[in-house]
Amino acid sequence: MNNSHFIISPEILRALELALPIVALESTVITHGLPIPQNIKLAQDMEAKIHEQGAVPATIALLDGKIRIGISQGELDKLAKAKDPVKVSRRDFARAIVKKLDGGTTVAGTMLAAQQAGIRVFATGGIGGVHREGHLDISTDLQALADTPMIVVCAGAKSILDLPATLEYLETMAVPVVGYQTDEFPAFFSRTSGLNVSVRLDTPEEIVSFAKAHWDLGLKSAILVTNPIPEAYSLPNEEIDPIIAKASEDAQSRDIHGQALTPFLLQRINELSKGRSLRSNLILLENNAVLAAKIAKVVVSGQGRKNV
Ligand code: PSU
Ligand code: MN
Repeated sequence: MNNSHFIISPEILRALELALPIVALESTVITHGLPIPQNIKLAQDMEAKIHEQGAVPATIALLDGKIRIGISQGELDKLAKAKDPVKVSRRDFARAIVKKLDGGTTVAGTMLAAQQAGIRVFATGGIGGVHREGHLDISTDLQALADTPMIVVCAGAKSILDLPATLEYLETMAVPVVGYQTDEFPAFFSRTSGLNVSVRLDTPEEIVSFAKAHWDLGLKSAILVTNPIPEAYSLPNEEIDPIIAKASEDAQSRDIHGQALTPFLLQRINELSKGRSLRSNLILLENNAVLAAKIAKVVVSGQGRKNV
């Protein structure tokens, strides 16, 4: 780790020193995923949920070109209100560093920074994947999952993506897709997609033993844990699918592509669902933070330490 590019908060430094359970959190959801003030509240709520479980949250972001591992309330405010923040995936770090920019890290960006800092568990909402808009667009998140040994908790992926193609890519790259208490790959807003996970596991302990077995074999890929949205907040496919289809059509007719595509689709879905999707989004993010904290505790426990 080149320390000159990183600033690790005192809380995270202490947690690393004492081998306390730590959960990394991404920040593209703050800079590009949710509107103000929901983004600030969400970041605070996710951190609070992780603390409640007895783990330590590490929100990762770029501020003035420094990779921050753990940010204060003031820094969160600055990030949430940043003008033109960079969406920091893997290839964007060096640009943000040399130009001293602010930015939110994607799943791939967060995994890179968390790995460098020695954090093994990460909670997010949905991963990027293979897009379905027609031309080739595959998120770097899939490459990061392919080569970063980390437990990543998400609620599956939105059906703004080509979900079967995304799952095929993960299989090719040796990324186990774990269904937490489910056999089916969850589609973010809904608990079902009609697609199978590669393994169902029902407890944090089983997930950690599974990760150990995977990494014992010398594999470097991540373990993708998919945690379905709580039933009460799941949106019926009949309601959300047409909204997603409309958002996708709008993106194509406005010729939106590249890094701008995912943020455009997310914002359009929020608008078209009149806030219903936003509420579900917040609930599932918190739900993932809680599961990730439980997993992080097992990772550092006597049992986990022997195992992982
Ligand atoms: N999917 C979501 N919500 C999100 C993202 C994806 O449902 O906030 C964000 C994540 O940060 C993810 C990134 O890593 O978008 C993927 O962007 P791209 O497809 O440009 O790689
Ligand atoms: Mn892309």
